[in-house]
Amino acid sequence: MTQKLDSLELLYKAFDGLSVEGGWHRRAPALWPEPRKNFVPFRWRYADVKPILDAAGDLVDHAMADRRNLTMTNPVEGNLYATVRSMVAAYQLIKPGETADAHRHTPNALRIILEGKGTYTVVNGMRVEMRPGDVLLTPSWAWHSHSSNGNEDCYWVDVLDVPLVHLMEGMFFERHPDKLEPNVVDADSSPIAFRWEDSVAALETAQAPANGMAEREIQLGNPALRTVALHVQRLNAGFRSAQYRTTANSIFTVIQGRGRTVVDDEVIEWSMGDVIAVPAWRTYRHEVDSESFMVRSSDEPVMRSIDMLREEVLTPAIA
Ligand code: GTQ
Ligand code: FE2
Repeated sequence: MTQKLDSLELLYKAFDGLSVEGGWHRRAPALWPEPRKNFVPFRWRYADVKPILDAAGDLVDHAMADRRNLTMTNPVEGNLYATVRSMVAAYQLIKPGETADAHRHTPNALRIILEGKGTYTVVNGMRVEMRPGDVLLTPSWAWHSHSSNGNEDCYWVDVLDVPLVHLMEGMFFERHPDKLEPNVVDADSSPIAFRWEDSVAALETAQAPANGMAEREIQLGNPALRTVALHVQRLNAGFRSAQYRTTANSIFTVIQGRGRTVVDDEVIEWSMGDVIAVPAWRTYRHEVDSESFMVRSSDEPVMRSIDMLREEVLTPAIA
């Protein structure tokens, strides 16, 4: 360097072309006192999406698409994909006789079945039926395909940690060289399948969660996936939950019932099949009109493992 940098003007000029920035005069802040409101609370209505999925069922076959899925994109400006910062949710439809070929990817995935029988998922060579209310896991890098040999359309909600994988630059994806796994075995029960009747039975004797966000709650797995925790919650008619916030990002899937969730000051009505995004550190509470079951998918395991899980109950539940 030949010229002495003896003024701020010259100092900043010297930054040019070096890809450096002074921490004391950033274009955008790097640190702030508490989580910022970035992703927005949002609800996707199953009733709105189902006709679109049905139309896609006629127009888009599995030769055109690996998966006939409809991604729920958080409407925050600049976002093209994620539902909350770490996870994406999608509705998926498989029609009678269809097969979605095997592939594997580093993102973890899970499915929450809404409607339809006679559909199977094959995960690492194990074929398991998917029935309404069931939750099925596809851990990172497991081969998986889906197929229907029944006579009902099957609709479900996928939740994947793809946005987290994008952030971490750890994406790998490949299609199975033979389209489907060879040597598939049928399994009635499997560590990757949580059955609805088992969840309902476990909820009968389950405790209320300490945060007051449901009347009864169970966890599926511990956690279900390395990056995603799953909680099934039962909330009876008239229940008013606590007001609560957590640094974990959540996606709720309504299995049954009707009610509303108030996030900050926004009232979000929901019913069966709806999906609700509750981003990190938003204060929220539920009000329930009829006996409701919800599955909460959250990135709690990620937050916990990096000492970033913080929770706060602002007001307790009213039973
Ligand atoms: O079913 O394998 O919604 O790989 C997105 C990516 C579903 C799946 C999605 C996937 C799948
Ligand atoms: Fe997949």
